[in-house]
Amino acid sequence: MNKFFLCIFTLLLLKAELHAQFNIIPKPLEVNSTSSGSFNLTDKTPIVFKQQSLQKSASFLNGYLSRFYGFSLKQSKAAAIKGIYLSLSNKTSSNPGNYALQVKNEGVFITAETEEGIFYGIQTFIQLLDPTAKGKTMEIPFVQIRDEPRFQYRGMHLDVARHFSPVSFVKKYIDYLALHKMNYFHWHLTDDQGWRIEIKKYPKLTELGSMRKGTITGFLPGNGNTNIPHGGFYTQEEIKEVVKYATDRYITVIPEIEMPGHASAALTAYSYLGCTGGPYKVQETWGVFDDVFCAGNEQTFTFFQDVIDEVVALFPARYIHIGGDECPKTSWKKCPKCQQRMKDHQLKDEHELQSYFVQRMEKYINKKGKSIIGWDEILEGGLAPNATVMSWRGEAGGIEAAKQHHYAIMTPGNYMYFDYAPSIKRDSLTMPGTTTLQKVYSYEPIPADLPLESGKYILGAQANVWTEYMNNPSKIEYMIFPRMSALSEVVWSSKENRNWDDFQKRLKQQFERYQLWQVNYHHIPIDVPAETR
Ligand code: TNX
Repeated sequence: MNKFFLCIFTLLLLKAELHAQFNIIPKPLEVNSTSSGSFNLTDKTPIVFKQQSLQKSASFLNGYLSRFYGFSLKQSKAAAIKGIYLSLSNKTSSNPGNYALQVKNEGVFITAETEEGIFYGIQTFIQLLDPTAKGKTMEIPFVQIRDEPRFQYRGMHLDVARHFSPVSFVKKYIDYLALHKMNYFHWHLTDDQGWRIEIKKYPKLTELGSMRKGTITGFLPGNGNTNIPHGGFYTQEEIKEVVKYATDRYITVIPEIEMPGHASAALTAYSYLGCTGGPYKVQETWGVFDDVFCAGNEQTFTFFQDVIDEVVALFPARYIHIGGDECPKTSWKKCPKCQQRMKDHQLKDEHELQSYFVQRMEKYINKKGKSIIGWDEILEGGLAPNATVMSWRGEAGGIEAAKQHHYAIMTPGNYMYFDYAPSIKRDSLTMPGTTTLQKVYSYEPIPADLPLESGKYILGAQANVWTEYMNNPSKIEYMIFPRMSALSEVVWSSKENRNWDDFQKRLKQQFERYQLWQVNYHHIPIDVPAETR
């Protein structure tokens, strides 16, 4: 008899213990589950939103439920009982994005000071649903959550130049960001291997510049060529559609228009923009090419100003990314126009010429009410006055920018490059480096050697997804999952709340979510030592 009671007691304890395990990624600031019990979500549960502006969040939840669980909820503005209640408090926000979520007998209550806070509360709520549940009823354990983002910039980049991604996948990618409470999508739209954004004034950019004749096979320098044309571009209508899709998910799209390097596709379309006049071609291989935009030719600036005019009209983001990376100076050294420009402006070397280029474009972009972001090479030869630096060659660029009181976004290669292999065990062609899940998880965006008062200049971090060796959506998914889940915790969760062992425990259910979403992911064996994965 005693044994029987002991058994029951143990089972009850186990149940309480199970309930206490919430597998939310990124880890919220506070999770309390003092009272046991659960709320039953059914297809009769209403979503009640107080303010009309919260409909976007309600619709996102309904979209998720109908896609993955086969039912949706009635949305209403009127009071109803036992519902999911979304409401904005009228406090002004101390940290835009914070929210509170409570699950109790009377329903689910999500409150926040901003619309995006409600949206993040919805993302957490989604993670309270059992990813393996079948049917239209789900028990949601009672819980109280208080949460807020640590960094204001939580981003992912996608290179659609090396390999083109269709709009349908770009939208999925934006959903992945949303589900991870990220708020910036950096869209790398132009490069040597393809120009992917329609510019009405320069139709040849996409007529000629969006298509290459083939692509190398194997690792650089390659062992052959597919000889299959590869191309694609987004019309301005499609761009607007993507921007709206992202905006509805509180994600800002930052377009990147590369200058003055990574120019081959644009030069193929308009050869007068290069120093030599060509011939040029849309590149079929990877790397850094000597053919760059001519910095001595006035027409180059007219071209970019026209391009920026159209870009600014399409993207409401405050930022325009102007690239600025990997611009060899070989052709400028030999180009009479570039050399003349250097003389006229007393520029002592080609780095200063690059700085002249970027600063001139910055002025134009600032006049349009926008700010520039550039890769850390824009520090060389003098930083443009209002520029934000994206630090990719390690952290030095970000540290230097912050010291100069410029904002910086951290994307250091050895932690934030998702084109590096996810495991030391190679199972597909990737860039040579390895960035394991644990490595991503261990990243601390505020460098230890940055003076304390400069920490505020680090806006956050971003992972970069360069697609040289990713030629289909499934491969991209494989490279981003689960590393993206680790990144989300790096940029969202408080430093004190980050714990690798605890993350790994929560990851098990995250894998079930990936299965629910039907995405491809890198199945890391969680139970073996990290160094052997
Ligand atoms: C460097 S990161 C690049 C990209 C490549 C990437 C490959 C940066 C600003 N430039 O053009 O795709 O390495 O890892």
